[in-house]
Amino acid sequence: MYNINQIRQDFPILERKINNRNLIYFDNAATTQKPRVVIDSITQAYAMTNANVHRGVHTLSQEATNLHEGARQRIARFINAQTSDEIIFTRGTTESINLVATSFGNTFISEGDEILISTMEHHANIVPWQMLAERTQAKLKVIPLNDVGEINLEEYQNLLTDRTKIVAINHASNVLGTINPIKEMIQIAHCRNIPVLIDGAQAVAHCKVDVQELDADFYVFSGHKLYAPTGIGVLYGKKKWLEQIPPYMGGGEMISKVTFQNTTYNELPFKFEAGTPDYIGSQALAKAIDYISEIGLEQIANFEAELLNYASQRLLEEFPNATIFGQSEHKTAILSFTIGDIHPFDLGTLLDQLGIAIRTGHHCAEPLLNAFGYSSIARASFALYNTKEEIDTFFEALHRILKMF
Ligand code: 7TS
Repeated sequence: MYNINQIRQDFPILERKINNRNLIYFDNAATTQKPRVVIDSITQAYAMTNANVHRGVHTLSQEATNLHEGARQRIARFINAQTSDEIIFTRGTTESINLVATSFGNTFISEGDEILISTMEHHANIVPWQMLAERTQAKLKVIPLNDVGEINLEEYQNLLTDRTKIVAINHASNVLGTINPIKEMIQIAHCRNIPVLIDGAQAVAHCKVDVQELDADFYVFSGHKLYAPTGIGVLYGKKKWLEQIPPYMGGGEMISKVTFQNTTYNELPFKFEAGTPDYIGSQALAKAIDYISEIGLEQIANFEAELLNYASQRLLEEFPNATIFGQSEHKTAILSFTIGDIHPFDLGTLLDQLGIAIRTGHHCAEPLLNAFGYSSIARASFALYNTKEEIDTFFEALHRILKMF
């Protein structure tokens, strides 16, 4: 059974008042709040087992190393990677994509080659590919969307050519909420031997991910959208790719032997992890994964879907001049909208006066908003601790605010 009261008690920040109101946090697609087990794990690690990893003969360093490498194994199990060598720790989704765009891109992509992304990408899955295209004179191609914010598989297939060297698409959109048919998209690309990178930033906390079943070549995500701390993220890569591409950054940890003449690189996964890793963040990420796994991703997805349906229905019924961006049948709990010609920034500011946090603006997906003819929209995004009662309060607030206009 989904014990929402217990779950809410696990998140200390939900006790907070904002402008003398109970905090209602609907900005979960930007970052999630942290359960006490995750916060405690950070304190515990610093209080009891702090030492640099992979280099000490002393007990503390060995303990810290075991905890850090144990976390890597936990993450590998979470997404069903074949081995934990395929789990590279990064600072987050953005760094993971930049790593692939640089190390894979510089190796396999050259003038006249094509990189295929979609219209619904976050800037993090656009700009690194644009930079690569500029460096190499490759071409960036973009999959269009239909009116409800979905990719048409036939159109996608037609955009793949003999020059396509990589497809990079998100698992779920941070604006539309659309969950893309990535398994099919990967299969289609693989028919032409084209590897696929999946940006899982908006998916891992909301649906079960099995990288082997998907047959993803790269799958990337951030800890902080998964109830874990900021500054830790993951690049999953198939071993066959990670072995073929060079390191992204140079420094300690990633080397096997260094002389002034040359350097040989460490084995996977360390080859891609220059410098002291975030061994505290990795443990906290593993704790966050334990936490959501105990509740169950399917239960979480069902619970969030109910919140989304309830809020979407109320918005359309109670505000005839409201527009919802992203009306796919397969959605994560993201509700992007506008109401009449009220500026989303005003809406966000007034909601904040009432203790309600939503996101407004272009959501780091400017090309997507432009494709729909907008420059700014409002977004309420739900997480496992949100409630119908909070949505009721949100609608009371919306009605109050609209009376003012
Ligand atoms: N990809 C997607 C689909 C995202 O939603 C985000 C962050 C990123 C990449 C970048 O993640 P980072 O952890 O490296 O920054 N999305 C959002 C958002 O929707 N509002 O704030 C950040």
